[in-house]
Amino acid sequence: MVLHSPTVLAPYAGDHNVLLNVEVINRFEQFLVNDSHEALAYVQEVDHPSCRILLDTFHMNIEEDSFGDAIRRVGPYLAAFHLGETNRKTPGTGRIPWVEIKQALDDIGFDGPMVMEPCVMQGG
Ligand SMILES: [Mn+2]
Repeated sequence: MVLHSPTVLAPYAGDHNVLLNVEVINRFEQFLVNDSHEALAYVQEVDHPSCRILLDTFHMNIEEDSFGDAIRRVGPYLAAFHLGETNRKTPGTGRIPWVEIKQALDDIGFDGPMVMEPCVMQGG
């Protein structure tokens, strides 16, 4: 079986009790879904409860006008959240507005997984 379309993948994922989370990645790393507007349109077009959104603060810092507005925009479609600073270091060591992000996550009643994704290699 070839599984390449989200309209095929989402029901398949649902049948296997898996969420298909579309991670929003900045324009320099891929070209399909770069911000919360595109993610929302994509997931709404797929229109399946097993297709949801994963936001990542590292990518949001590049693409979103506002962290809080992006989180509130995707609201109930947000199923997972990646945490990292602008330079991929651990939360609290950089310039990401964590208070604003926490408030927005609380505003939408987010209770999904939050995963730190520091990707720092010594020496650059
Ligand atoms: Mn990520």
